[in-house]
Amino acid sequence: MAFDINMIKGVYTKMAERVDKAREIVGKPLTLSEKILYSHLWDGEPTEAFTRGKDYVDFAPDRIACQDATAQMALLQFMQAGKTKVAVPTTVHCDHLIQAKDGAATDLKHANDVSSEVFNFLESVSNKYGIGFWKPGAGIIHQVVLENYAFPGGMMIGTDSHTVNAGGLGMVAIGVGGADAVDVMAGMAWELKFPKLIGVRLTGKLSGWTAPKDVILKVAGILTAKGGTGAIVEYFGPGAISMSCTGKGTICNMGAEIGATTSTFGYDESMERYLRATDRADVADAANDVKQHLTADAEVYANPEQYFDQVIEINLSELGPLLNGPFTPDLSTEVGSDMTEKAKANDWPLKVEWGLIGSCTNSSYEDLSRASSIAQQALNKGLKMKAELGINPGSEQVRYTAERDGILGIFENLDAKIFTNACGPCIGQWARYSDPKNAPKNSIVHSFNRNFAKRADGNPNTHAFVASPELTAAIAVAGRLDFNPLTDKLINENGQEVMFDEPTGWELPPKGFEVKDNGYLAPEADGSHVQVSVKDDSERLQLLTPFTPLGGDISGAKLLIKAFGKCTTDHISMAGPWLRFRGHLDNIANNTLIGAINAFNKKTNFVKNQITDDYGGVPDTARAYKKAGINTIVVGDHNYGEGSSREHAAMQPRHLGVAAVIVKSFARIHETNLKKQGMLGLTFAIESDYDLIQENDTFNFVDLNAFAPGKQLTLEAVHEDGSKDTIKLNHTYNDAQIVWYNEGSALNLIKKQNA
Ligand code: MIC
Ligand code: SF4
Repeated sequence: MAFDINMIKGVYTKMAERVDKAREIVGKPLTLSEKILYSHLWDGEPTEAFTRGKDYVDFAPDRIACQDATAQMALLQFMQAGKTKVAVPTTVHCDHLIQAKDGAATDLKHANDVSSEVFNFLESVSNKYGIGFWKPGAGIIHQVVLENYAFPGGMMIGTDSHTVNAGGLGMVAIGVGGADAVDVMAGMAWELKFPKLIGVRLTGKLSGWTAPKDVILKVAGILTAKGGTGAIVEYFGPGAISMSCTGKGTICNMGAEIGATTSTFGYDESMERYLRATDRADVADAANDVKQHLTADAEVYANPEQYFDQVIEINLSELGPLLNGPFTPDLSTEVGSDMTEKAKANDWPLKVEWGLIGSCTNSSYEDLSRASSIAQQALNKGLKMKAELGINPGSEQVRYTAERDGILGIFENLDAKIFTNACGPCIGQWARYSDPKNAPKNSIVHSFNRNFAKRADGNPNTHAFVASPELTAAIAVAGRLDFNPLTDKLINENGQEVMFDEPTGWELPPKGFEVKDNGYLAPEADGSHVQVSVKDDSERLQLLTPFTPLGGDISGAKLLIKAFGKCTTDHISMAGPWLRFRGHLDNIANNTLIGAINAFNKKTNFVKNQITDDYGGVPDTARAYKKAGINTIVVGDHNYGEGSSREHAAMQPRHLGVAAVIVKSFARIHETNLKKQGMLGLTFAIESDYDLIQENDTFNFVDLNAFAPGKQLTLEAVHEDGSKDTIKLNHTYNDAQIVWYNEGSALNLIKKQNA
């Protein structure tokens, strides 16, 4: 039986009426995304049609999911909100804080030893406030959500950018910063700019070596890392229907890498099969009763151009396996000779040292079974692994079932390491080197989402390429980046030439899923007696002190850093070893922007301190300005803050005295996170004004006291020689968000309202 079935039935009961009303108001047939959005309005019944990409709308999500690395800050904030229980079903999942080193048994024990303080904190806060808790080892948040909580037609938010995975089960599931989740936990509305809609029509059928992963690798190549910004991507067509539910999850999951607000698919038989296989026949039955509302109106998919803002068509029968990377998830290359050429031209190492299978996007039973079919062939055909292989199953249920069915045994026969059911290498929790900074240049292939520099192993020289699990397995056997399993032969131990046959696998376990201990702890009905303690001298956890409002007069501000090129949340607040400080704002602030490249000297973590004229690290320089009572600003390029939902990337600069972040464009979640923390997130009205910013500038905001929606702000940049430039800045703050700014943060406002 499903969790929270009554909540799900409640959503379906209201859906018909709301969808009909929305159709009447919008005046045309509706996409699935619109049906879900309009049936989750905070105000209930739809009364007006919203303009996509423009109107801010208040929504009422059905549930919330948090993972250990972001939940700490979210719950530290929630504890300040003055509530006794979360207002909507919420779960916490321990998956990010577990290193991958020697294999699951040892690694999980180690994580439980070194992070017990944090796990205990999360467990007790969950128990106190009515939150479901998934212990370390239970699985990766998004796989666990897909297996237990996601339901067609629902809306959820999660404090992780890959919350979007649940689109594979027909949800609108959106990644947010912790402060957004706190609003909903505290019983308030959740605000989002009504998204634009991109339709992707999938024709043909996947076959052979092509996997769902290749669909999203292709889409990423077409739309690029920011092409989906502000939009929901809705997949449909015969190719969508013929794909497994977890395959759909893969596609939606990696939609975060094109900046999409989320991605989704209409309810179909693959979803029904998945619901029934994961012990949720009750959800499948309820969904079947309202089926017509869980997909778009027929006219929409028949004439998508009339209903979506953009339509892309992909013929799955013509799609081949792809490899995306290195250093960015949208650089797409076809396997084989295309890769040979590109690798040679760009000096990417052709020898592959590791293949890694897993992460939230590709760790389902189907993924492991297809990859294991390749591993089995390697064993049968006398092939030795040229690279090392690591596996992270997505959940204990997947792991247990895959072990029972002999799948994990096949990998083990090839000496693969089975890591914990957790994020592991995907988020820098991979103890690959003792000295990552000086580690050699090399290539790895993985089935994860992200491949930004240093992401997996902390080594800036690791070239990481993203591929399907089956291709990852084949490349790990071949040891070459340009191996094309469709055409290339390999030499086996007996000197014979052999080729791989096409991968095969199971959509769902033929003998059904099984698990002994799924790792779930239900909260007590009344947790009011539960004590949550945070030690004063803890280096892992720190209670929050409210931010002071920045006010209407910011002048004499100095430049902290002008970031050059790609500046993702991994550059702003690195993960890996720093994950241990996610609950301690002052300690984690010591990694602020240390990965960003200074536009003036192209070095990382080396910026000018205008007080002393010396150069130093970004956090130290920021602290020096803060001590001197000087505000700072950060300047950046396009898609600033791409990647993670981590609000640390906003809270840390705020904590260190940064008043404004001024960039060419923002990634959605990061822009909201800055607003939530009561600081200025602004964009250059004229992009090239980025070039006007000089290293020794002093900044005055001329008209901040008249901060208002839709009204540009003016910045005066005073250069070293006394000359000045006047720079116009755009912003997207609405009235409510300006109140957050005025109060010092959104949390300060909630506290005030609940006082
Ligand atoms: C990621 O994939 O980068 C993460 C780690 O899951 C983040 C969340 C975090 O930084 O804790 C995300 O994607 O939001
Ligand atoms: Fe975890 Fe990686 Fe997925 Fe983020 S992308 S949730 S780090 S597995």
